[in-house]
Amino acid sequence: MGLRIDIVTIFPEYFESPLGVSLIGKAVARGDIEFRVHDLRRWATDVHRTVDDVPFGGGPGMVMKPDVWGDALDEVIGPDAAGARLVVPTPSGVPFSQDMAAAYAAESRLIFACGRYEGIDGRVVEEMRTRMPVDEVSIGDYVLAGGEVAVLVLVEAVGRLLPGVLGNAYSAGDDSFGGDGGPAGSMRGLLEGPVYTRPRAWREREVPEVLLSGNHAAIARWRRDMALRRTAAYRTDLAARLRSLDAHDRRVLAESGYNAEGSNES
Ligand code: JB8
Repeated sequence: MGLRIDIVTIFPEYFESPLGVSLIGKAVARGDIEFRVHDLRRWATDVHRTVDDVPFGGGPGMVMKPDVWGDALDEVIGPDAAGARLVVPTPSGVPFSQDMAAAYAAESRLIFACGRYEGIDGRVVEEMRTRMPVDEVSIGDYVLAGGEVAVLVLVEAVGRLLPGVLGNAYSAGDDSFGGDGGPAGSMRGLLEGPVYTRPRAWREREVPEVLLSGNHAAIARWRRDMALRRTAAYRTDLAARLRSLDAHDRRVLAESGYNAEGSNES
């Protein structure tokens, strides 16, 4: 029971506050997650605690040494790699998704390897793949200075899906939410539209009347329309993948400037 997460990094202090507060901090306090953060330099062998070296083949920057990473992962993994998955954030990885977050939340042991500089010597992932599942994952098409922030993103996405986490609609058995804790049913595959709370009027702006109507079918229709409009405007890639659109849906998308060829007027 529970998820054990090891993190190997040259900046262990980076993780102190984020893992101690909010949803993740409470999951730790309850024993639903256990974190062990390891300083990679512990496995450096020279007096300077060196973890990087010049790249073979030339080019800018430095590459993290395979011997240091190998020794670190050997010890962190321990004698039994069974049931453990190694996750290596990199901009060259497979795009992280809500489905992967749900799969990770069902695991018993995750090991995160935080690279810096130009990344970790490629033989480390090769070698570790002979022993356990290894995922090289990207959190988006931009480049960070290292894997630490990406690991925090992954941990938060996974942590909020763990059974027992407050506000986890999935564990609460709410049928109107998918296993990903996000929109499901009539909203699956769509970006959610805007949400509102009190006061009903703020700076001359009224909350949309339909939300006060008590007409649940009309509210659901309005929310779907807003979701379709936002998806058409922001995410033509998602709009192109939508299935089971009726005539009304298609009209809302078209009025939002979306056309099925994937371009977006307006
Ligand atoms: C060095 O953008 B990223 C990312 C960037 C990195 C490393 C790992 C991840 C290591 N730069 O997610």
